[in-house]
Amino acid sequence: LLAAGCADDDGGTSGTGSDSGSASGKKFVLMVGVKGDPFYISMECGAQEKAKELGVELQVQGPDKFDATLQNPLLDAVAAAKPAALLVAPNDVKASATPLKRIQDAGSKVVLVDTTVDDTSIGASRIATDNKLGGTKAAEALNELLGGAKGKVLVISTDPGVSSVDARVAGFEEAVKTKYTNFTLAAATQYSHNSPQTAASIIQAELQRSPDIVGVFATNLFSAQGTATGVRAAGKSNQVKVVGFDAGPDQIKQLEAGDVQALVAQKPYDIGVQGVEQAAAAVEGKTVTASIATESLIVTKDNMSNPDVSKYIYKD
Ligand code: T6T
Repeated sequence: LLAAGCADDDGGTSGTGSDSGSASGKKFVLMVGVKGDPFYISMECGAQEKAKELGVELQVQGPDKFDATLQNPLLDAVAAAKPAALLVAPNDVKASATPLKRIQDAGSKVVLVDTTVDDTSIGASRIATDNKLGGTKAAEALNELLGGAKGKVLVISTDPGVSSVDARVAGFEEAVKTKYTNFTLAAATQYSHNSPQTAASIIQAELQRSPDIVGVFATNLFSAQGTATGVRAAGKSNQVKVVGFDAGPDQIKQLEAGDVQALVAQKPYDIGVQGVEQAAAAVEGKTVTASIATESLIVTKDNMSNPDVSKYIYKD
């Protein structure tokens, strides 16, 4: 898994310490949620940058799909390799717990990045976007885009049991129910299993079934990509407002094309940097921050070229 698009080396020097109390020279593993996802590629860039600075050897792995039945065997192999630390984006709040507990109990320091598990004894530190707040921001953005239009708004997520997207749905739904009166939630959240094709089919079917849908919140990169494609295929790009989570290069193209009207961009590079920092602190027996919430920002066609915004566009 190569992060080819990381920014050029900024000249950061590698750590050289090799005393037993230092993380330098130790092996860390970053287990991403899924391979080839610009969100995790950007996280990897940040993690590698920090690893280089600290002299840590960071190996990156990930399953071919966002699916605990695929990620868990990779985690079992990590358990056998006993790295000093594991940074991991678990695929499922419940199913991922057993292999992670085993790794932690065997002495590797575990740091959760991006997603979490329900078992709070797992993870010396947890670093993720404030996803609930991100969902609230998505509802605010949709409200502005709708400009008073009345109707239904649909949520398209990936799978239940993924902590990040579940929290975004919760934040969005709570805001729609308590803050806005023009629009209401369309039936139930639909799940695309992280497949853009499935998200596209879902939105096309739902637009046929419920012509009163005026907006969609798609909770991650792949569901947003497919939703935007589906709305366009249905010929409704001018009528239905789409707010997506994540800001990869393709999402920016969809924003430019008018197929998506707003994106909630995360800061995956920062999550990667802080993940390695916390893992190194844990390995060195230093103070570790148990929970770190990173920020998100709204990207629109109007602000996407502003350097303060464009610097958060993910790498691919
Ligand atoms: O939205 C991100 C990540 O935060 C989430 O946990 C899974 O999907 C992404 O990786 C985007 O594809």
